[in-house]
Amino acid sequence: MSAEVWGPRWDSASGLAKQWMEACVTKQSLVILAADRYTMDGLTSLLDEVSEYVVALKTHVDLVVDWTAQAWAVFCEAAHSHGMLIFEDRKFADIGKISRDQMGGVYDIRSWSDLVTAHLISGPDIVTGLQEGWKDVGRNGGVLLLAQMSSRGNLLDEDYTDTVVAVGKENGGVFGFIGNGSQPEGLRELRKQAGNKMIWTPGVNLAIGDGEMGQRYGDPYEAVLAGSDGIIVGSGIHRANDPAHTARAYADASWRGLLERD
Ligand code: S5P
Repeated sequence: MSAEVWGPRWDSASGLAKQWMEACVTKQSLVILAADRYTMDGLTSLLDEVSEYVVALKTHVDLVVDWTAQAWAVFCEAAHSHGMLIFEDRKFADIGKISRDQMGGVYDIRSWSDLVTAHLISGPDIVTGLQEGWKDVGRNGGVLLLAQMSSRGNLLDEDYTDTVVAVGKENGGVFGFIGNGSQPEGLRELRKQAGNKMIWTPGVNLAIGDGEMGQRYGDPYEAVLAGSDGIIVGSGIHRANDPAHTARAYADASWRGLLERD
């Protein structure tokens, strides 16, 4: 089944990419939950409600007002036990050495994250630094480089996107790219360039249009048809009246897109 739905990319995938592809097939979903809640209780209850439909958990660890290392370890353990990858959306951007050190520190991101985001603005050594961070604690991880953004007026123009993809696709430490889910045309171009790497897309919502403070939303099914391998959904799920029911709708839309795309 995995080879059928993912096509030729399945055979050449390995490591975390293969784990992701397999988990998507198991859950029939390409949903990454952007768990942007501010308390441990809020996060834990959200995870309990939607875990059946969610394949990766995206966190902003520094949003959590009552964060403790112990409570966080329990939360991460729960996500892993539901077969999810944990993805800290830290958007690292510093030089390699500092990025490596920032994987430690108070939050010790290297010890519980499987994936992190980074901007390539400081050059390719940021990927080396982040990979060294995971090595420091004997773990493996993958970096998602921001090739596009969903927010209006962002400065990631086409030339920048091309450079990020050209550099990132040759780097074994790069799991994939963040693409703009609100613009299928741009995603189609990104898919052509990205080779075997994953494309994960925020800026998707079943209610398309403008979000808060310059966020833009496109349709999740259209994003997958255009080349997204994972839809990042935040408020569409965590602010829904019935998060489980809504998460299922996102899972169904993304899965239908994967089955129907060439
Ligand atoms: O370009 C981007 C990149 C990211 S990772 N635009 C984004 O919105 N994100 C993240 O996706 C953002 O940090 C947030 O956690 C999530 C989108 O949340 P939503 O509530 O708008 O779905």
